[in-house]
Amino acid sequence: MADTLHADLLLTNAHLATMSPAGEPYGIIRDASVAIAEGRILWAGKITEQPAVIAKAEHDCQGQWLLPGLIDCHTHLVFAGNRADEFEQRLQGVSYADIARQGGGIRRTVQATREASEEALLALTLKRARTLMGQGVSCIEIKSGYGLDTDTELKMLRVARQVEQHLPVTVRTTFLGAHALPAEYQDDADGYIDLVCNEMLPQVKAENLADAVDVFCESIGFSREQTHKVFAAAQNLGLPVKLHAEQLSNLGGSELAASFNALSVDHIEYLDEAGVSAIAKSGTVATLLPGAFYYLKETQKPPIELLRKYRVPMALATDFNPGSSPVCNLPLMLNMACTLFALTPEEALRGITINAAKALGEAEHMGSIETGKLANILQMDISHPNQLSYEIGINPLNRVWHQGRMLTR
Ligand code: DI6
Ligand code: FE
Repeated sequence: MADTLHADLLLTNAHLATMSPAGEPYGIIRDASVAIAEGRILWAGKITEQPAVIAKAEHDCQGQWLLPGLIDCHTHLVFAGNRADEFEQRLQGVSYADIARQGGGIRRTVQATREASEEALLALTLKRARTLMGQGVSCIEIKSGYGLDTDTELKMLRVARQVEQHLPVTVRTTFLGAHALPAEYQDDADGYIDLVCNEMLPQVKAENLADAVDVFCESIGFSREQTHKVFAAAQNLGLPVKLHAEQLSNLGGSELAASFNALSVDHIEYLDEAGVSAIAKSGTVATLLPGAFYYLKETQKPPIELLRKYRVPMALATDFNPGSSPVCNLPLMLNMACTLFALTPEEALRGITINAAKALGEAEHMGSIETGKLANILQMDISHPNQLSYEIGINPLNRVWHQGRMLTR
C-alpha cells in the first residue's frame, strides 16, 4: 500500500495533450488518467501505468481530451469606452500612428478610463474576464497604462487585482505607466518618466499592485533611454520587466530588454537577428500578438524562422485593447498565428499554454499537465489538439477544473 496515491479527484478515460516539452508532439498521452490532490496534479499518465489510487471522487472523461488551462499572457483588460470611430478612420486609410499623433488613440481611452469609477471599471473587466474564461482561459495577465496619472494607474491595478476575488481565475498584473505620454506632459517626456519612476512605481510596489513592469518602446511611445530608466527603477524594486518592442519600427528595445533579463518581448514584428540572438541568450520569451498585426493591417511579420533557429520560446496572446486589438478571443489567436505567421498548430497551442506560462515566469506552476503543477485542466470534445487551430468559433470546451475544483458553466 506504500505506493497508493490519495487523491481528491481522479479523471479517467481521457486522452491528454499535456503540452509538456518532453516526448510526443503536444505531449500527447492516449488512454490516460490524472490524479489531483489539494488543487495540484499528483500524477498524470497512461491508465496502464497508473499506480493504485484512492480517490474521493472520480470523473469519466468518456474518451475526450484534457488540456492545461489556457493562459492569456498579454492583455489590457481594464479600460473604459471604445474606439470604433477610429477603426472607421483607419479603414479610410488614416494610420494608427497618425491617429495617435493627432491626440486620438491611447489618449482617448485614457480620458474615458480616468472618468470611470473603480466599480464601473471592475464591472467591465469582469465581463471581459468571464468571456476569456468561457474559452478555457485560467490565467490572465492584465496591464495598467490607460491612467497615465498616479491615481488612475493605481485604480486600474486595484481593479485588476480584484478580479481574482470575484472569479475563479488567476490574474498577473503589470504596471505599464510608460504606455503613452499624457497630454499634461506633452513637451516633457523625461519629466513624465521621472513621475513613473519616482512616484508611481514606488506606490505600486508599496501596495503590491504589480507582478511586473512594462514599457511601450516606440517612436509614438518612449525611447530606449527612457525605457532604460523605467527598467532600472523596476529592477531596484525587485520587479521583473517585459517590453512592448519592435511593433512599428526597430528601436533595439529587445536587446535592452534582454540586458535586464526581461520575461518577454511582445509584438516584435520588426525584430532583427541581433535582437533574436540577444533574447535567446537571456531566456526571454517572444510573445506574438497576431490580433494587433491583423487589426493594424501590418505587413511586416515577426521573424519566426529566426526565433525557431535560436530556439526562442514563442508565446501568443490577445493583446486585448480598444485600439490595436479589440479581440477578446484567445483561441482565435491560434488560427491567426498559423494563418498570418505560419506557426504550426502545435507551436500555436504551446504559445497559449506552456510558453505563455514562461512569459509570466509561472512555468513551474502552470501551462502543462505535469505532476506538481496547479490542476487547471480543460476537458474538450475534439478528435486531436490540432483541431483547435483549425476551427474558428466552435467552442469544444466541455468542463473546466480550476486548481482542482470543477467550475459550473
Ligand atoms: N501597443 C499596442 O498595440 C497597444 N499598446 C501598445 O503599446 C495599443 C493600445 C491602444 O491603442 O489603446
Ligand atoms: Fe499591448
